[in-house]
Amino acid sequence: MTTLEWASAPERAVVTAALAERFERQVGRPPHGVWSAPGRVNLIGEHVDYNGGLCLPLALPHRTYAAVSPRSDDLLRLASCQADSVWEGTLDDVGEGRPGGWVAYVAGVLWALRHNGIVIPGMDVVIDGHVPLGSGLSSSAAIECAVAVAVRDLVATPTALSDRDLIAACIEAENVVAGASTGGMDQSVSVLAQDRYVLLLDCLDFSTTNVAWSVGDSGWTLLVCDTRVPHALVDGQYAERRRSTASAAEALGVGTLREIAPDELPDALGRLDSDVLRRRTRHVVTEIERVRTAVRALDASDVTALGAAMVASHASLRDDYEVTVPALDLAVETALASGAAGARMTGGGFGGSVIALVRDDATEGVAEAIARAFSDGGLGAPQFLLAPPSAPAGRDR
Ligand code: GAF
Repeated sequence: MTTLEWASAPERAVVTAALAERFERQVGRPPHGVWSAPGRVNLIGEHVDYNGGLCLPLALPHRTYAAVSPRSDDLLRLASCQADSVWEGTLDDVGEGRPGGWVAYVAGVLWALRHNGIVIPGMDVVIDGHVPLGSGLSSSAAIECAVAVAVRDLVATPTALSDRDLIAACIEAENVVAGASTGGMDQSVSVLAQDRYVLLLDCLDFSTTNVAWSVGDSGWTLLVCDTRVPHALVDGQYAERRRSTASAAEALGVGTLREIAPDELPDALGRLDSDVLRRRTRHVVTEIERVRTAVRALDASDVTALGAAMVASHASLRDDYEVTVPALDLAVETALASGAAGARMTGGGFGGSVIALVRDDATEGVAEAIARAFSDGGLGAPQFLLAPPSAPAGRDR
């Protein structure tokens, strides 16, 4: 028997009460409120958001919390339960590429909102993150969105900032201040998710449709395996994929690869003179189609079809998009060999997490098989979590 490491999501009310107490001890007065936002997994539709594609993410029960109070001066005092020091500064200290680390996600949102005309006072903020870090589960988007919903309640009249305004500010914070050229899926699902639904996100116009997580009712669960191979989006690989698909679109004379229909793919591939661009393009066009297949499968509660789409997605990300690493491939292969109906990497890749569609009563067995395969392969112990589609960003207190 291998000892399994599970990261369960703590009760919202418990985290909220503890964070409010910590804020009061640290700041010397109670917070105005506590807000939180979830991390996510993407069921399918990977590396297509920045190509105007379709993706199908869902919110995790694991959330990041922000206790916040405005101040009467313009000072920002930003603290985190996961960091030793407090960052002090003003919005004039925030800009392209600064400050770094987790502070970028908090200060960056305040900076982006001010940049868009919202008057931002000084603030005391204490963050408490319960989304595993560096696991490809969008812990950074969870910080951004928790701060954004707090600011909406605190400084703007409720109608002044729409969900889309908040999402746009979070994306701007991540792209400009944190310097990660991500596509917006993570912030969208953190703000717009619905409990027990996955979110069909059309990245052409960022419109959304809720799709019922029907297979949950027939006894299927998403098991997440965090390989603990660290994943970073600020390194050059993600930006390179983004550039290469933009240049494929340009070579094909379209605004985004979304405009290439599946039956036009053979002709489009014939018009590209680089093998790498052909494979990147094939991934994007076929992955968007797999999202449509997955939505039909969920509408029909068809586990087999959903699982097959997940398996094909992983193969495409491994062979054509080249964003998997051996630990991700091993976790997927082992999950499938031990009974999962489907499995694939989720998120940006280059490390991070895998999701497996597993019968409720088989989650332990599949997790054990993966942990054993990692140990046999000389890899460090993975961590597991369960991902019932959960609630969006909101106020806790
Ligand atoms: C990361 C990015 F932040 C998203 O925008 C998306 O591109 C994803 O990788 C890949 O689908 O999570």
